[in-house]
Amino acid sequence: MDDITDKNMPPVCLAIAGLDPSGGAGIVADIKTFTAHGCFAAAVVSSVTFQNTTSVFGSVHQTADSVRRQAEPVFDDYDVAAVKTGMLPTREIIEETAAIFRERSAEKLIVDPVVRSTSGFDLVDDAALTALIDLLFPLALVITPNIPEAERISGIRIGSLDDIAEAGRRMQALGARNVLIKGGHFKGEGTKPRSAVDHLFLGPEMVTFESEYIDTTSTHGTGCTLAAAITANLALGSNLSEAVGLAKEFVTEAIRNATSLGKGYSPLQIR
Ligand code: PXL
Repeated sequence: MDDITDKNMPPVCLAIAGLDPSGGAGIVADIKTFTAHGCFAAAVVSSVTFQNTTSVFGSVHQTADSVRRQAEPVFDDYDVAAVKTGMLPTREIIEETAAIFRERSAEKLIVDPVVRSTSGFDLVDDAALTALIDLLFPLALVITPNIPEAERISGIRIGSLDDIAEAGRRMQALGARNVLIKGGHFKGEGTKPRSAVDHLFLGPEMVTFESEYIDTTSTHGTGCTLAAAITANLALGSNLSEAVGLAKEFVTEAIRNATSLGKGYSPLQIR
């Protein structure tokens, strides 16, 4: 990556997210992505998950108190340029995280609403979802749902481009200023030959980002990586639309260069 920052004073990017010890997703992917962009990575763990490329075996969540006690010294010490949230598993953690962001006036805040897995499995309960919408959406510069998440949050089943637009507007009505709906799961109209199309609801505008669709199973961690790359680019001075475009290119390359590590999916190569 071109390094446009003073190497001794890289912007600090902070992730508050879950740990995937096998390094494919979550906070390890965030740290790699921040570092690859020339940012300084800081990390607060919200949950320790047990997983590898073949399966998720469980998790132990942090408490709200643990999240605060990890985050406070970081904010006290560094000028944090941008913050990204990933898996926030409980209502208590979301409430605490929102309180911290209000106290610290976090401006460049990217909320990846990790609420539903690609396979349609709900990862957080309804109380956590409500807290995420009510408390974190209004503070976020942008939220980055995939299609299953956009469906759960908006209540709209997405089968067409019109549905994507309606879901985007609905999430803005729920309090999100800007919404990026990631189209990797989209199997509806207008995608022949298939391409990866994301829609950014930027205030009243809608900006479309299209990239090559790489037919692969190496998609685990792409959501984390995209949101982290947006965070890094914002920290480096891009506006939101530029940051999304650059992040999408970054993720496409990480998919293209995916490793053949692991007995399950092939993890992304983030560099
Ligand atoms: O991509 C969602 C996600 C976020 N955070 C952690 C994860 C995953 C998916 O597995 O493990 C820690």
